[in-house]
Amino acid sequence: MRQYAISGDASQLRFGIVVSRFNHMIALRLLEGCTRELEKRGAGADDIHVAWVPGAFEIPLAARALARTGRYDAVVTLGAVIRGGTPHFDYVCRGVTDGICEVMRDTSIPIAFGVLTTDDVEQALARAGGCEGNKGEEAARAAVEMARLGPQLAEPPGSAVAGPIGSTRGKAPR
Ligand code: INI
Repeated sequence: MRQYAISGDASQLRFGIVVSRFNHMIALRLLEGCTRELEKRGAGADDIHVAWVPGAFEIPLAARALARTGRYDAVVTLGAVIRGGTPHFDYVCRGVTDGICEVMRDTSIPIAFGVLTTDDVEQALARAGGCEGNKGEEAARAAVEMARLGPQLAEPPGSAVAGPIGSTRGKAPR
Protein backbone atom coordinates (compact mmCIF):
# COMPACT_ATOMS: atom_id res chain seq x y z
CA MET A 1 0.00 0.00 0.00
CA ARG A 2 1.27 3.46 -0.84
CA GLN A 3 0.27 6.38 1.32
CA TYR A 4 1.19 9.90 0.30
CA ALA A 5 2.78 11.98 3.03
CA ILE A 6 0.78 14.61 4.84
CA SER A 7 2.98 17.63 5.42
CA GLY A 8 2.15 20.88 7.17
CA ASP A 9 5.49 22.45 6.36
CA ALA A 10 4.97 25.84 4.70
CA SER A 11 8.64 26.75 4.29
CA GLN A 12 9.68 27.59 0.71
CA LEU A 13 6.02 27.81 -0.33
CA ARG A 14 4.28 30.94 -1.63
CA PHE A 15 0.71 31.88 -0.84
CA GLY A 16 -1.78 34.32 -2.28
CA ILE A 17 -4.60 35.39 0.01
CA VAL A 18 -7.81 36.99 -1.25
CA VAL A 19 -9.85 38.64 1.48
CA SER A 20 -13.19 40.39 1.26
CA ARG A 21 -13.51 43.84 2.93
CA PHE A 22 -17.23 43.36 3.60
CA ASN A 23 -17.69 42.69 7.34
CA HIS A 24 -14.20 44.07 7.73
CA MET A 25 -13.71 43.39 11.44
CA ILE A 26 -14.36 39.68 10.94
CA ALA A 27 -12.28 39.54 7.76
CA LEU A 28 -9.30 41.05 9.60
CA ARG A 29 -9.49 38.37 12.29
CA LEU A 30 -9.60 35.66 9.65
CA LEU A 31 -6.60 37.22 7.91
CA GLU A 32 -4.64 37.43 11.16
CA GLY A 33 -5.40 33.78 11.91
CA CYS A 34 -4.39 32.75 8.40
CA THR A 35 -1.09 34.62 8.24
CA ARG A 36 -0.16 33.61 11.80
CA GLU A 37 -0.70 29.96 10.93
CA LEU A 38 1.27 30.16 7.66
CA GLU A 39 4.20 31.85 9.39
CA LYS A 40 4.05 29.38 12.30
CA ARG A 41 4.44 26.62 9.72
CA GLY A 42 7.50 28.26 8.19
CA ALA A 43 6.21 30.53 5.41
CA GLY A 44 8.21 33.73 5.02
CA ALA A 45 6.35 37.04 5.35
CA ASP A 46 7.61 37.96 1.86
CA ASP A 47 6.02 34.80 0.48
CA ILE A 48 2.52 35.77 1.60
CA HIS A 49 0.74 38.24 -0.70
CA VAL A 50 -2.68 39.67 0.20
CA ALA A 51 -5.31 41.04 -2.20
CA TRP A 52 -8.35 42.81 -0.69
CA VAL A 53 -11.59 42.79 -2.70
CA PRO A 54 -14.87 44.66 -2.01
CA GLY A 55 -17.04 41.64 -1.15
CA ALA A 56 -17.13 37.86 -1.23
CA PHE A 57 -18.73 37.92 -4.67
CA GLU A 58 -15.48 39.37 -6.09
CA ILE A 59 -13.26 36.70 -4.48
CA PRO A 60 -13.28 34.19 -7.38
CA LEU A 61 -12.09 36.73 -9.95
CA ALA A 62 -9.11 37.79 -7.83
CA ALA A 63 -8.36 34.18 -6.86
CA ARG A 64 -8.28 33.23 -10.54
CA ALA A 65 -5.93 36.10 -11.35
CA LEU A 66 -3.54 35.08 -8.55
CA ALA A 67 -3.70 31.39 -9.40
CA ARG A 68 -2.94 32.08 -13.07
CA THR A 69 0.28 33.96 -12.31
CA GLY A 70 2.01 30.69 -11.45
CA ARG A 71 3.64 32.49 -8.51
CA TYR A 72 1.68 30.70 -5.78
CA ASP A 73 1.65 27.15 -4.46
CA ALA A 74 -1.83 27.77 -3.05
CA VAL A 75 -4.39 30.54 -2.71
CA VAL A 76 -6.46 31.13 0.45
CA THR A 77 -9.83 32.85 0.26
CA LEU A 78 -11.25 34.65 3.28
CA GLY A 79 -14.42 36.57 4.02
CA ALA A 80 -17.71 36.59 5.86
CA VAL A 81 -21.14 36.41 4.28
CA ILE A 82 -23.80 37.06 6.90
CA ARG A 83 -27.47 36.35 6.32
CA GLY A 84 -29.70 39.41 6.05
CA GLY A 85 -33.42 39.72 5.49
CA THR A 86 -33.34 39.09 1.75
CA PRO A 87 -32.27 36.26 -0.60
CA HIS A 88 -29.12 38.27 -1.42
CA PHE A 89 -27.16 36.06 1.02
CA ASP A 90 -27.94 32.96 -1.00
CA TYR A 91 -26.78 34.50 -4.27
CA VAL A 92 -23.52 35.76 -2.79
CA CYS A 93 -22.87 32.39 -1.13
CA ARG A 94 -23.55 30.50 -4.32
CA GLY A 95 -21.45 32.89 -6.39
CA VAL A 96 -18.43 32.64 -4.14
CA THR A 97 -18.55 28.88 -3.53
CA ASP A 98 -19.24 27.90 -7.15
CA GLY A 99 -16.72 30.48 -8.35
CA ILE A 100 -13.93 29.18 -6.12
CA CYS A 101 -14.62 25.58 -7.20
CA GLU A 102 -14.39 26.65 -10.84
CA VAL A 103 -11.09 28.43 -10.29
CA MET A 104 -9.62 25.39 -8.58
CA ARG A 105 -10.84 23.11 -11.36
CA ASP A 106 -9.62 25.41 -14.14
CA THR A 107 -6.18 26.21 -12.71
CA SER A 108 -5.38 23.06 -10.67
CA ILE A 109 -3.99 25.36 -7.97
CA PRO A 110 -5.28 24.55 -4.45
CA ILE A 111 -7.75 27.21 -3.31
CA ALA A 112 -8.58 26.99 0.39
CA PHE A 113 -12.08 28.06 1.38
CA GLY A 114 -12.03 30.30 4.44
CA VAL A 115 -15.24 32.16 3.69
CA LEU A 116 -17.73 32.11 6.55
CA THR A 117 -21.41 31.80 5.68
CA THR A 118 -23.36 32.42 8.87
CA ASP A 119 -26.80 33.38 10.11
CA ASP A 120 -25.54 36.28 12.24
CA VAL A 121 -22.51 38.26 13.42
CA GLU A 122 -22.21 36.19 16.60
CA GLN A 123 -21.73 32.97 14.63
CA ALA A 124 -19.15 34.71 12.46
CA LEU A 125 -17.20 36.08 15.44
CA ALA A 126 -17.20 32.63 17.05
CA ARG A 127 -15.48 31.27 13.92
CA ALA A 128 -13.05 34.16 13.52
CA GLY A 129 -10.98 33.56 16.63
CA GLY A 130 -13.82 32.94 19.09
CA CYS A 131 -15.09 29.79 20.76
CA GLU A 132 -15.34 27.88 17.47
CA GLY A 133 -11.74 28.57 16.44
CA ASN A 134 -10.54 30.55 13.47
CA LYS A 135 -11.56 29.52 9.94
CA GLY A 136 -8.61 31.51 8.58
CA GLU A 137 -6.20 29.22 10.43
CA GLU A 138 -8.05 26.16 9.20
CA ALA A 139 -7.90 27.39 5.60
CA ALA A 140 -4.16 28.08 5.97
CA ARG A 141 -3.57 24.49 7.12
CA ALA A 142 -5.58 23.12 4.19
CA ALA A 143 -3.62 25.30 1.75
CA VAL A 144 -0.26 24.07 3.06
CA GLU A 145 -1.31 20.43 3.05
CA MET A 146 -2.72 20.59 -0.48
CA ALA A 147 0.31 22.50 -1.76
CA ARG A 148 2.49 19.66 -0.44
CA LEU A 149 0.23 16.88 -1.68
CA GLY A 150 -0.10 18.06 -5.29
CA PRO A 151 3.52 17.48 -6.38
CA GLN A 152 3.50 14.03 -4.78
CA LEU A 153 0.36 13.01 -6.68
CA ALA A 154 1.98 14.16 -9.91
CA GLU A 155 5.03 11.94 -9.40
CA PRO A 156 5.14 8.73 -11.44
CA PRO A 157 4.45 5.56 -9.40
CA GLY A 158 7.53 4.16 -7.71
CA SER A 159 9.39 7.45 -7.40
CA ALA A 160 8.99 7.17 -3.61
CA VAL A 161 8.44 10.75 -2.57
CA ALA A 162 5.95 9.53 0.02
CA GLY A 163 7.12 9.27 3.61
CA PRO A 164 5.67 9.06 7.07
CA ILE A 165 3.13 11.59 8.23
CA GLY A 166 4.95 14.84 8.89
CA SER A 167 7.78 13.96 6.51
CA THR A 168 9.10 16.81 4.39
CA ARG A 169 10.64 14.52 1.77
CA GLY A 170 7.90 15.37 -0.68
CA LYS A 171 8.67 19.09 -0.77
CA ALA A 172 7.48 20.92 -3.84
CA PRO A 173 10.34 21.87 -6.17
CA ARG A 174 10.91 25.63 -6.49
N1 INI B 1 -20.34 40.52 0.66
C1 INI B 1 -19.75 39.87 1.68
O1 INI B 1 -18.54 39.58 1.61
N2 INI B 1 -20.47 39.54 2.79
C2 INI B 1 -21.79 39.83 2.91
O2 INI B 1 -22.38 39.51 3.96
C3 INI B 1 -22.43 40.51 1.85
N3 INI B 1 -23.83 40.85 1.96
O3 INI B 1 -24.46 40.49 2.95
O4 INI B 1 -24.39 41.51 1.10
C4 INI B 1 -21.67 40.86 0.71
N4 INI B 1 -22.25 41.54 -0.31
C5 INI B 1 -21.48 42.23 -1.31
C6 INI B 1 -21.10 41.35 -2.49
O5 INI B 1 -20.14 40.39 -2.11
C7 INI B 1 -20.50 42.19 -3.61
O6 INI B 1 -19.34 42.83 -3.17
C8 INI B 1 -21.47 43.23 -4.15
O7 INI B 1 -22.68 42.64 -4.54
C9 INI B 1 -20.86 43.98 -5.37
O8 INI B 1 -20.59 43.07 -6.44
